[in-house]
Amino acid sequence: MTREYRILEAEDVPGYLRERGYFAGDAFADSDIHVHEVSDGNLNRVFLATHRDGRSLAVKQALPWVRVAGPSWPMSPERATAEARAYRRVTAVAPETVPAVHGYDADNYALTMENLADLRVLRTVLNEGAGFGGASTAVGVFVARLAFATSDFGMSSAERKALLAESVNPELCKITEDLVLAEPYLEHEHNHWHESVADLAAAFRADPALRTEIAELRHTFMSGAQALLHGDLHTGSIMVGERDGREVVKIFDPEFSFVGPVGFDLGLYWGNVIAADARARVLAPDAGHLDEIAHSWQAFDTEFRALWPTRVDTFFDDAYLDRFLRRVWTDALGYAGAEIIRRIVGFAQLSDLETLPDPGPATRRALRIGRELVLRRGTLADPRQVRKAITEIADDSGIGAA
Ligand code: SR1
Ligand code: MG
Repeated sequence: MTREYRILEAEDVPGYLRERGYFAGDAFADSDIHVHEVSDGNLNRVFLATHRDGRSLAVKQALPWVRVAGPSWPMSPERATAEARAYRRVTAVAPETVPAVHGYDADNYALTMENLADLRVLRTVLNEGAGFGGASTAVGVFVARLAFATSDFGMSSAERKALLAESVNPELCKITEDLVLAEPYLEHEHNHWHESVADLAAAFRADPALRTEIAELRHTFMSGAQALLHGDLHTGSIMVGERDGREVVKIFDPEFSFVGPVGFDLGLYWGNVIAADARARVLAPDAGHLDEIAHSWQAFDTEFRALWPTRVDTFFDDAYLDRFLRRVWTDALGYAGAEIIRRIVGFAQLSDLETLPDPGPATRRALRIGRELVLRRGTLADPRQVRKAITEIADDSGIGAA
């Protein structure tokens, strides 16, 4: 049962910021602050507050329900506490990859943060036809640094047990266990799809080999407590742009954060890379984004190996490092496949595919890619083999074939 707390409306934000001492040292009137709501994700509210003098802040508040569904889908606002905790951990090891957090108000489940309005959501930029820039490298570095620092390699055994205890996030984990790793393979009221894939959706629900592989990925998600994750690292959780002539990539929204399998963060990202690639190939046959899988994997692998000599427990030898990274790779391919599938036949879908003039061919092809990745994750050895496997999957009209 969630306790009562203050749910902010746009007109409350100036007073809220004043009470909490923001725009420090200035007595300001409500009319000095322009506030507008920019809530975009499925769960929370976000307000941007801009002072007359140009300074600005973002206030993000968790509601006691899923924002896009309303009070009929209650959800604990404790997810904001998980998000604040994740930001603290990432800020300690990769501050340039996340927005600056100015404060967390645990009483009202509200974060006051850097305003990222000068940047743009990566998914939107991709949908308009642009490329990834340095986003995949940033993702690889983000995942490697957060994973290493919060694993048994980067922390003492006792610190790790404390991390495990403080980082449980049961309600949001259950969303992923259900929406990503179960419902797409069952009859469920959350599920919907483009009419062109109705046959594939039915075939996937009746596919015992696929079901067993998803069961394994689901169990690994539930039990594979390797390191603290972002937990929802899709292209809508990344802002990109330029500041002072330099490229900026900011990864945000880690409210699904918990201690889980490292491959989940990379896999979720790759699922969204593949969706962006499927869109790009339809709109311009010579286009494509599959190199982003290699870029993010290389950045992750290089960063993780660079950190390895600093591990706190040297019983873990170099041969074990290779084995661990192989496991992360294999898991990531499986989660990439599961992410594509759930984004096509599950609850939360992708504008990348939905906004195509004819979503059918790319959507069918993406679903087939998802299944292949789940089933073949143990045999696809490197990004080159993954690229080959993906480009060999054509849609019904031949688009996408190598
Ligand atoms: C009810 S939440 C649906 C989806 O939105 C979030 O961004 C997660 O991806 C979740 O699965
Ligand atoms: Mg989100």
